[in-house]
Amino acid sequence: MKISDINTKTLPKDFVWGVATSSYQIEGGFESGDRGRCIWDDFCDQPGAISDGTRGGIGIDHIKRFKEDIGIMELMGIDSYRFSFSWPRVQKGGSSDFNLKGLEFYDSLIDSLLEKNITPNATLYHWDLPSELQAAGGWTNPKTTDLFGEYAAFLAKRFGDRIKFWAPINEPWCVTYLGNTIGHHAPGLRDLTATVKVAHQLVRAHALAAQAIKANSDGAKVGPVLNLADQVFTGEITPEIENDLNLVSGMVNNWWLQGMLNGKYPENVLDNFEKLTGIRPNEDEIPDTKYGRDWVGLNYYNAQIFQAGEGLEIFPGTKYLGGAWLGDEKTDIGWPWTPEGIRKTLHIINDFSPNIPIYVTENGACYNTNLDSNGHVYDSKREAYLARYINEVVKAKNEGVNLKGYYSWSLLDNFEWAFGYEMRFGMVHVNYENYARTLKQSGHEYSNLIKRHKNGS
Ligand code: GBH
Repeated sequence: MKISDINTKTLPKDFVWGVATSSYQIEGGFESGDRGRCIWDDFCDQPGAISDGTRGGIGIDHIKRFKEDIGIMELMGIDSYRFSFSWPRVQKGGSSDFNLKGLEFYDSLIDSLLEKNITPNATLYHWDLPSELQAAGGWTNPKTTDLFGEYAAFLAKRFGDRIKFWAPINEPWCVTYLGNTIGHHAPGLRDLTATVKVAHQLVRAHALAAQAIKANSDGAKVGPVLNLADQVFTGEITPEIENDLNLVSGMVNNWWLQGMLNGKYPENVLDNFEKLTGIRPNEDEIPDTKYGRDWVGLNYYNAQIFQAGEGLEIFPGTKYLGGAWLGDEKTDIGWPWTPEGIRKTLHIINDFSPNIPIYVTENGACYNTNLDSNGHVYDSKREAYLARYINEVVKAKNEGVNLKGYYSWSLLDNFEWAFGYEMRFGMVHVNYENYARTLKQSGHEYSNLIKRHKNGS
């Protein structure tokens, strides 16, 4: 299937087509200047932490080239740009004074977007925690949550005249488990007690930041951005397996949906956390959730596919679930294609909260296709992947899911966390020697889709 096969006629005129990035991945770390250090700067210093041996560095030089990047979005016809603020850039150390140079960078970015009629959708935390806060316990410490609330209040006051869409935290599941359970992400811990504390603080931080944003800017729309997924099991489901699958969906989906939207935690996850660590997070400590549920963002790449076997470390407390891949199509990072899963997961959200506006805030594929001798990037695999997934997204909309838009990950090739610069998710190729940008075939096709939808053909 090709992107040009997708029928966009059933979509409403105001359906939003976007692209997404995050601060650390495109701006880089402290080497990019005028900012404090963050936990990813520190994590990159640990031998072996980044599989290709690269480090954040200056990212893809976005700080200097942001106008060019916005120009590409304009050419593509992008409606909305989802980016994140770097906390250590706007507030070195994560507390007290704000950093004028950092604030001015985001002023220029936002103003340039608005000049081109591109709607900013801002995330406050996409994993670059100021190092000083980590030294004091990071997200295990309720003080970090309080400081996050102050940071949110400040940004809303400073930028709320121009930004209407806010997401406090990107993918709290990843922050919690990749960062604290298996140590695959910064801060690189393998600590179940920390895991449970972080899971609780991030729910609190979402609600607190949402309240702070609402108190400081009129008309703000705040929602969580979650990497929810459908759980698939390859064999016969015994009662033990079923328990484990419910525990996984509890940790991956319900903890965040129920916690952030309704201030409730799923009992099976609470029981599991208590059994593992003796800690049972208290729902009464979650601030009023009514400020932070104007919309939900879904980041979706693939289903979680299991077979019977040894419990997976990344899902603590499960005993009977082993890992599995379904189907033979995989992206270059090894993740399987499960396009029907994005539709299923959109339904999970819609069933949970039928009236809430939903956006796909990330979806995309890793293919490391390079320039050919004519300087073109024919990333036909990415194009085919996007075609299948976007087609399912359109289907979900046709089936009644309250879906308002779709953002592709990513606009640009960038620093892919623990995989470094080796893994490319961009619709725009970046040459890491001279930072030249080249729109890939997938980007051209995505652009054609947007234009076709706009003119109703
Ligand atoms: C997103 O993370 C990030 O927001 C973005 O920064 C990143 O660059 C992009 O995606 C591409 O990685 O439960 O064992 O099946 C996506 C994180 C990675 C979460 C795969 C779910 C599957 C782990 N996702 N993961 S498992």
